[in-house]
Amino acid sequence: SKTEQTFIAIKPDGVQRGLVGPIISRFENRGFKLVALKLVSPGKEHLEKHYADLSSKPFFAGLVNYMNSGPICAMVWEGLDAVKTGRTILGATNPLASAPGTIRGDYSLSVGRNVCHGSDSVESAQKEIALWFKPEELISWKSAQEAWVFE
Ligand code: YYY
Ligand code: MG
Repeated sequence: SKTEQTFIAIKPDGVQRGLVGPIISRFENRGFKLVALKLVSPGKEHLEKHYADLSSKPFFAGLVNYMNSGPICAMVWEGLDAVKTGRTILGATNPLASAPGTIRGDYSLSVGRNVCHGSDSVESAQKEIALWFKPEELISWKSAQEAWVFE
């Protein structure tokens, strides 16, 4: 177990459906620390870079159009095992398989409108944070909760 940062994004459907607050609350309530936050429409080229690993998939063009269809709430969250726990909070990629209690399991029904993104490894988290944020946008601060959340 160690302290990590992960990239979490609320996709355009999540923003349009008013889920910014509820999704942020899940990360706050779990004890994670917000390190960066912005609402952005980064454009097609940026989104193609973000999903570059999936460029050969049949759903790639649709995925990029969907991601480009409205603003995205981009965030960095920090805490113990933030990458793996972040994925657990999101739930399975396909909402058909996402457990109730997860974001996708509570708020979505379709894989192509699954409301949120989260980095799948420490390595992709580092890449994604660097793609979406300038170094000075990552805020270093001490959370007053820290001593109550961690031993
Ligand atoms: O990391 P995660 O978002 O859970 O899944 P990925 O396999 O990285 O796929 C990214 C994104 O692509 C997924 O959140 C929805 C979309 N997608 C799709 O539309 N259809 C698929 N069969 C698989 C993924
Ligand atoms: Mg992924």
